[in-house]
Amino acid sequence: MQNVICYIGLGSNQLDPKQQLLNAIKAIQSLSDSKFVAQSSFYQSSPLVDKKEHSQSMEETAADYFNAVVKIETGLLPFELLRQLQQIEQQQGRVREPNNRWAPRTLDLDILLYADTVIQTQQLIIPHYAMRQRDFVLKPLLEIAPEVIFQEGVHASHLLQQCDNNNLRKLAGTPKIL
Ligand code: A4P
Ligand code: MG
Repeated sequence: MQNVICYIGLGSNQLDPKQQLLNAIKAIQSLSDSKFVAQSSFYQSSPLVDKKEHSQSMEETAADYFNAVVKIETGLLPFELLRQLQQIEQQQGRVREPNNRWAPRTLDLDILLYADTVIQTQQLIIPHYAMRQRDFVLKPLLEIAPEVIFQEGVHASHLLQQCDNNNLRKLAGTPKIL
């Protein structure tokens, strides 16, 4: 198995988000051909909603998200990794609403980085298309990957300074499942 370093973003804002993240981490630890390396703290933030689709009131009433990032070493190829992560989402009751972008979800697993691989297909975009603009991704990522630099030579900490503020706060006492 040729191992590749990969970062996965976790998000949940439904049905006990903290427990959803803990369950997802356990499931990621059981991925085939993979080794679990590190886990960030858990972070809470206001929901980023699609302003084109949701009214202001939706933004105000939708539940806060819990987010985290984990690092794995994997021999799974990107599309196989995506398939297995989507299986974990399904196991945790993820319901996709085709006409409701960014609807509340029990669990969202995004492949953020897969070594320095760049993929631009309809099914899979790596690096994740929006990670550079999101504090709830970059902050936990930097915790476990302080030196991470994007293809274009930009450091993640530099991007973090330019992100919109989603009222991000780190949760004290995040349990580590190692
Ligand atoms: N896909 C493409 N690239 C990837 C990738 N790198 N990793 C495709 C995972 N999937 C990828 O995703 C839609 C399709 O994206 C998948 O079928 C896969 O083939 P989805 O999980 O079904 O839908 P989604 O997550 O609603 O769509 P999207 O646009 O990926 O949303 P995001 O970017 O995941 O954002 N606010 C806070 N505070 N915290 C959050 O975590 N998350 C979202 C969702 C909105 N607001 C949030 C948060
Ligand atoms: Mg997603």
